[in-house]
Amino acid sequence: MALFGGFISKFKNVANKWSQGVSNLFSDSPLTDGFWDELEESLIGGDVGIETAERLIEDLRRTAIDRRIAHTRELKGAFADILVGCLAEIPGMGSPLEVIDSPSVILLVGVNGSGKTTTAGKLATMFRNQGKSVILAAADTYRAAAIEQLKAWGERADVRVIAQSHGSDSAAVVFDAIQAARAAATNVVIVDTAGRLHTKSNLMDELAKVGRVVSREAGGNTESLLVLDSVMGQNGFIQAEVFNRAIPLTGVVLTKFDNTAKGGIAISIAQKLRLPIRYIGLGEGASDLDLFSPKEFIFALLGMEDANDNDN
Ligand SMILES: Nc1nc2c(ncn2[C@@H]2O[C@H](COP(=O)(O)OP(=O)(O)OP(=O)(O)O)[C@@H](O)[C@H]2O)c(=O)[nH]1
Ligand SMILES: [Mg+2]
Repeated sequence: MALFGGFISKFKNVANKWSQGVSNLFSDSPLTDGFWDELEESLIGGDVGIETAERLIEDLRRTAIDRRIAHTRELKGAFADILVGCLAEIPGMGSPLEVIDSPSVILLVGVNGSGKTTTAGKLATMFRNQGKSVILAAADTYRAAAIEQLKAWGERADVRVIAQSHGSDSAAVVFDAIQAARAAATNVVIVDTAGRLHTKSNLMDELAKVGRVVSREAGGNTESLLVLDSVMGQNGFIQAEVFNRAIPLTGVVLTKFDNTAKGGIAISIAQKLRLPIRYIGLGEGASDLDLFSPKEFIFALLGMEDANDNDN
């Protein structure tokens, strides 16, 4: 579990103000109506979403009654369990991406500026550190500097970048990258796509075309990850459904978690999108990407130290 030790300390470094607030509610005071109101307010304020917040509170109230709990401090563990359950019930949540076939393809999609290119670079670094061979595919042929930006990440991670010229067909770039990966028995192709608004139907069609090429060339070994900026909060979800129609999404990368004061976004993603959060971005550097583990995440969120020891 050493992997997550880093996650917890990094997460603590980002000092999510919201989580401190929630955690403080569970200090040793008597359980009053005021507590429930404050908890609900802080969950909703932290981007957990109204429906999910209500459900969480109801579950916790039931626990308090069943166990005859009179002090907030005694409820903290139960609340952690409920939150972990909320995340862990989504299949694939917290498991790393499997790159067993050559090549496996990871498509990164999302709106402008959500962190796709950075995540592509971070994933390339991560797989390289695991001893896997990687190709980066520069399928953002739309934005002028996009190819150079990905090449810089490729250099940093010591990974080959397959690119064509600015303005070329992104599906053709992806085709090339998969062919190159097959020829060199490369383990994983990471595809950086152009940022696009879900309202632009021509760009969504282009994405669907990329998806068709990938499924034809790489078969079932594909992950399509929606890259979501945590700071966008609930607004980030409007996009998901449209992206999912163009390309069936298999998971989420939650970026810029270091910049948000509303960590509850992870819980509402799980509940609303029913997609596993695979990785979480905690900074701009190559190593600022961590596996998303529900238990470690919630324990860190609630300031509970012993996630590794507590197995109830
Ligand atoms: N703090 C922080 N910044 C991030 C993170 N991920 C990405 N960024 C920053 O967000 C900005 C946009 O990142 P990009 O990776 O270029 O985003 P993109 O989705 O590729 O953008 P487009 O290609 O223009 O759609 C950059 O300044 C990144 O350094 C993160 O986890 N934390
Ligand atoms: Mg980009």
